[in-house]
Amino acid sequence: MLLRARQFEFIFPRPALVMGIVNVTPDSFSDGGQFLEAKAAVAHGLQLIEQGAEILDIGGESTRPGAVPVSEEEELRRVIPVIAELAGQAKVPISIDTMKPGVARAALEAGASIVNDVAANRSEDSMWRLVAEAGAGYVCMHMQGNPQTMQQHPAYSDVVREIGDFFSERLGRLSHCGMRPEQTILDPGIGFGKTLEHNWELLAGLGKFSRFGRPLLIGVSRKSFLGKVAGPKLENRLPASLACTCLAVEAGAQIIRAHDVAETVQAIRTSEAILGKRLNR
Ligand code: 9MG
Repeated sequence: MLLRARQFEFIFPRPALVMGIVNVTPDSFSDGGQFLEAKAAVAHGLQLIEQGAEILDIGGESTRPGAVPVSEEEELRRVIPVIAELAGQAKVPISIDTMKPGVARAALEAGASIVNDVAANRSEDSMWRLVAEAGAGYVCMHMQGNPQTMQQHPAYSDVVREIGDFFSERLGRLSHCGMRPEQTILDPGIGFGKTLEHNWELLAGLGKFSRFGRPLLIGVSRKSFLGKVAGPKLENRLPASLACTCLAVEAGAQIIRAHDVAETVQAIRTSEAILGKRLNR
């Protein structure tokens, strides 16, 4: 299985990739504005690469439940200098986490190679056409609703089946817009319009998505649903995040989006060493 994102290529099977999170937002659910300044965000991104991140995901608008949307102008102001600097310095693909086609376009011009689109449930196709034309990677993430409404009444009759149906339908539409299959990454959107039970069911059923033959991205890092087992404090959610990560890798996830890169890489490599022995038995 090949993933192509502009000049970058990854051939799977291979060790799972960790996508390090660089939030350039004052209201980020985990950074609390710490990396607001572009210089600090760049330094943080470079540190995540040293810790083993093989993709960096740069975001300027929080997507946590109920987050206040930001204007395109403000989002551009936050992310473009960081992307331009990291794309110049780093040897890993830079991903832009945005729901706005205008921001995606400017980020691609500044050197980004992947568009992480948490709003792949969109109805218009301008985002898909510009990603297709750029030959960039594209994260097609499932979300029920939008960040303002998504946690109000999440409802599914069978969450794993319905998200599988969403992936089938979207892959068809992406292809119609000129996107090649090797450009796409699928993501069930843990925490995006899902109850706690939906998240557990999705994590338990991840293996069902391998039939699409595309890399699977999972983001659980420090998410609020983990508060059920780990308590309300973000800083106490690392063990729960790592447990989900290891089981996701076992189920076939190829890309893990994480804040705590060094710990996530260590947990994944340990799981992979054991899984490798299992396969050889
Ligand atoms: C931006 N963002 C926050 N959580 C995420 C997740 O689980 N997946 C992706 N693709 N992006 C996310």
